[in-house]
Amino acid sequence: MAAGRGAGKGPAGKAPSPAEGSKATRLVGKLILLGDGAVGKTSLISRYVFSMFDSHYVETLGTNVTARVEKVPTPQGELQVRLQIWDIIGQERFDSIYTAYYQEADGVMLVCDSTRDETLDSLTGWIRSAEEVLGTFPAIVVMNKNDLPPAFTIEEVRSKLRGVSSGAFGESPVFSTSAKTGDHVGEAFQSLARSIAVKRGLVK
Ligand code: G3D
Ligand code: MG
Repeated sequence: MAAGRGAGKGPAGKAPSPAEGSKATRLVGKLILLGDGAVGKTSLISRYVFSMFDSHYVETLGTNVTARVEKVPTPQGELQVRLQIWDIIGQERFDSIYTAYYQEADGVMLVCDSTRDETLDSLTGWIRSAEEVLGTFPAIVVMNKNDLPPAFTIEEVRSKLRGVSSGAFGESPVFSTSAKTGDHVGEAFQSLARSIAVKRGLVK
């Protein structure tokens, strides 16, 4: 007689999915910057988040997290991506103490210093160390300090990246930036915000 009444109300596995059928308008993404010391990672973050360039930067050891909301246009309207930006403060090296820094990152900004070849060579190591923790991940490459005479070209960056792992990084966007003048800094972060939205399936 009462068959089925209780059965339909069983709690197990019935949690509604809030995203289902509705358009997501916001997401939070964790973004990390990787690259050798003094390539300009902290300066890029300061420029992007605080619109400033501080040449008297004091090094301490640890991580610092800041955030900025980036608007990404989608066919359904505007998507607000809150970029939670993690910065390594102090000695950059491939070390397990930074596992927490890598963990659950949604996007990676690979940074080299366009005036120093060795910082481009190091990107291979940074990519591999990130792959160990993250597997595959959206990445962009930034050649910073374009206000100074360059030691290598964008084409050399692309060719270097094609030689890493599956070669997939050869397709990553490459930006020539200056944290000092602000040139292309916003575009670089915007591009990564978009890649994160693509990875989450919210933008094609
Ligand atoms: P890091 O966080 O990768 O270690 P920082 O690098 O942001 O601390 O920058 C290292 C040095 O490079 C700093 O100089 C900083 O002012 C300088 N720098 C960063 N970005 C640029 C840039 O785009 N152009 C120029 N010309 N210099 C830049 P100091 O002298 O303070 O060590
Ligand atoms: Mg720094």
